Amino acid sequence: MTEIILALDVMKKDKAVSIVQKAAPYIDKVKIGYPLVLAEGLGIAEILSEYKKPLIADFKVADIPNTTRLIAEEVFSRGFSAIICHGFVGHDSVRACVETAHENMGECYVVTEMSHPGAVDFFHGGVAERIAELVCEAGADGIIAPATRPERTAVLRSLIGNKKILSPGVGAQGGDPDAIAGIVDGIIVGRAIYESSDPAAAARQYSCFRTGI
Ligand code: O7M
Repeated sequence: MTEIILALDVMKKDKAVSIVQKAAPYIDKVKIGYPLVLAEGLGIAEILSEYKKPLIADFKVADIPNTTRLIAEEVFSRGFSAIICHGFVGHDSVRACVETAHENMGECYVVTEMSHPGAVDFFHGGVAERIAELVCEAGADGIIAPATRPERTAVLRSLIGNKKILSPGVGAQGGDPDAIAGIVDGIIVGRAIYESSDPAAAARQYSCFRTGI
């Protein structure tokens, strides 16, 4: 089964609540990042907790271990079930994020390679592969890898075994869910759902990947 993770990059609390309410039957988790949290505050997590969908904090943390730990502690104290950090920061920062997540019964996902065209400037040439190795050494729960480059995500899958892969880039960025769903544990979808005039119908289109039918 491939989970559907709603990327809730809207700027207003009411819109966020309305989208989650409509899409709820067809999604498994909600990912919240800087757009919504900077606009409405971290308290949005408590408001959305009513819908009983695990919340993933996408702050792509990229800092020294101490600051990483402080950020992660705050995230988990607000009810998030997972946090996302960058991997390029190195083993000690990633480990701080993983440890803090696990101390709080949460999960930590590490960005190994991004989905946008410019990601190839730095992540290719062995960097993403090294981050994938680091993810295994640090005991992270999984990685973020691109739906826009299924062949790259397949390479990363071969390096991380059965750790989870959450994959953004489906829909607005052109990633094909049929090409990626079979090798990942979750597809992250934002605009294709929250910009739709019918978010429930848009989310429902991805239901076949949840059931595997
Ligand atoms: O479906 P979209 O393009 O509207 O949204 C995709 C979401 O995934 C959005 O929240 C991005 O910030 C995020 N994302 C990427 O698009 N590409 C990446 O490489 C990584 C992420 C991400 O979620 O990183 C944790």
